[in-house]
Amino acid sequence: MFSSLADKLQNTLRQLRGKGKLNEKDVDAALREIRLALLEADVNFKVVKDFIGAIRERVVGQEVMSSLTPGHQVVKIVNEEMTSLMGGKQSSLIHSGKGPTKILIIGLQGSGKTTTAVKLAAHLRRSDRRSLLVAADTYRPGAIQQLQVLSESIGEQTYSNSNAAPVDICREGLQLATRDGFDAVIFDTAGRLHIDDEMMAELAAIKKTIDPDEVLLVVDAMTGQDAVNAASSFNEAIGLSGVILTKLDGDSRGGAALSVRAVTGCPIKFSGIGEKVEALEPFHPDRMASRILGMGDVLSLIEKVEAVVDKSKARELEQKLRKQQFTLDDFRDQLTQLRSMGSLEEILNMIPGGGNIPKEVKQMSLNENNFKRVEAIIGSMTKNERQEPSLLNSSRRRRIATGSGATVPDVNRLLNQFAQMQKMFKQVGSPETKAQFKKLKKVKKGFPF
Ligand SMILES: Nc1nc2c(ncn2[C@@H]2O[C@H](COP(=O)(O)OP(=O)(O)OP(=O)(O)O)[C@@H](O)[C@H]2O)c(=O)[nH]1
Ligand SMILES: [Mg+2]
Repeated sequence: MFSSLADKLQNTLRQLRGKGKLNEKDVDAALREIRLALLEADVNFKVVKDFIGAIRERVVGQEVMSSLTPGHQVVKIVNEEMTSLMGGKQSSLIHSGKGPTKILIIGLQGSGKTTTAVKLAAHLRRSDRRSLLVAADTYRPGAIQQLQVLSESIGEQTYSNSNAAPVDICREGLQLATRDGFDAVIFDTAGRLHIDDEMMAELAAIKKTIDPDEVLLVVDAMTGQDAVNAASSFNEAIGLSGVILTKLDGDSRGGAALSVRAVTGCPIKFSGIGEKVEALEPFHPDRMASRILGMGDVLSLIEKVEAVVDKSKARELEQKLRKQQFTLDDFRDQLTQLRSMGSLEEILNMIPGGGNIPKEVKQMSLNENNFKRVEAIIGSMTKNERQEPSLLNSSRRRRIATGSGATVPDVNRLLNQFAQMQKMFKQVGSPETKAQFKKLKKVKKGFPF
């Protein structure tokens, strides 16, 4: 995420931290670098100016320059200012106290509205809230079906009526959601290539008819300042309660994420980080700033793990580890869970200092092909072999390779990895490691510097 911006900022700040004392020249040079990095990331010009101004004002204050660790103080200030630039606190979804929560999804063509509508339903579902998805895009052929198919994939219902006008569809959808006691009703509207009066009039009419709790603008983070300009126009014409940034998993430079809140005053509520329906995260300004500045985002990582790890399975695994019965079946389960958390690179970047791990190592991730090969190899073993890999002599290995379309070295590599993992788990269970963990727990929480 925002790798070029993150690299540049982290470099500049690393240099500052390395200095014992700071003079004004050092600070000026660092601020110049930060300014350039932000402009290159397509952050709005005025936003950059104000941001740098705010940092300078706080840094030249006496306490910082004369402190024992001025470099670290500057990093802390940059982190705080970046957090407040993106809105300070997390802004969560508004829930209606009466009747279904009404969420109107709007945005330009292809920004990710339909996908995001379903992602939101999946998000609400995780806290046991059921949504009705209303298909109000009657313009693009296939739009209604797209919403239906996606909603069905997560087991949620849709409402559509291809003979009615969008405003009427929304009214009918709301009536149905109210009658049937849905917790939320999510309206997926049509996009246009550019902002035009006709679309704005239609959206304004829908808004008036359904009186939504949330009007969420979906913007494609890859489009940088264009996204921010679109957000301003939508906010002026319709009035927004929040923004959802999509495609943060792509190589967006960061401009939209860092400027949209400051320019429009609307909070970023969620970010889309992939095409799958689970790939939506609540947006936390502080965690995002820490991620950009290379301080990791351990909290999001923990939440991710909790979201994908099946609690009862985890307990079962713990038991097995204790009894040292970790098998190839468990190995495959672990890989599946790890894979559903995203790419290895993404995960490592959430660990403090993870940004410093060489790119080649990070990209050695479990890509689709590797994973399929591992699955095929383990799938070609008999149950006994999976429980007891020591049975796997060379003729059995050859049989497995042929059966799974892999090579014998592939099978050997996999068994090696498994053996290493088993060894690692044995260490984790050892008394020495437990003692080390205890010590770690005592270390004060806080900034990693
Ligand atoms: N990588 C990635 N792709 C996304 C994300 N969100 C949406 N997409 C993809 O973007 C494309 C467009 O998404 P849609 O949800 O159809 O966009 P839309 O705004 O409803 O499009 P229209 O209805 O045609 O205006 C699809 O291929 C989605 O899979 C995201 O967060 N990351
Ligand atoms: Mg759509």
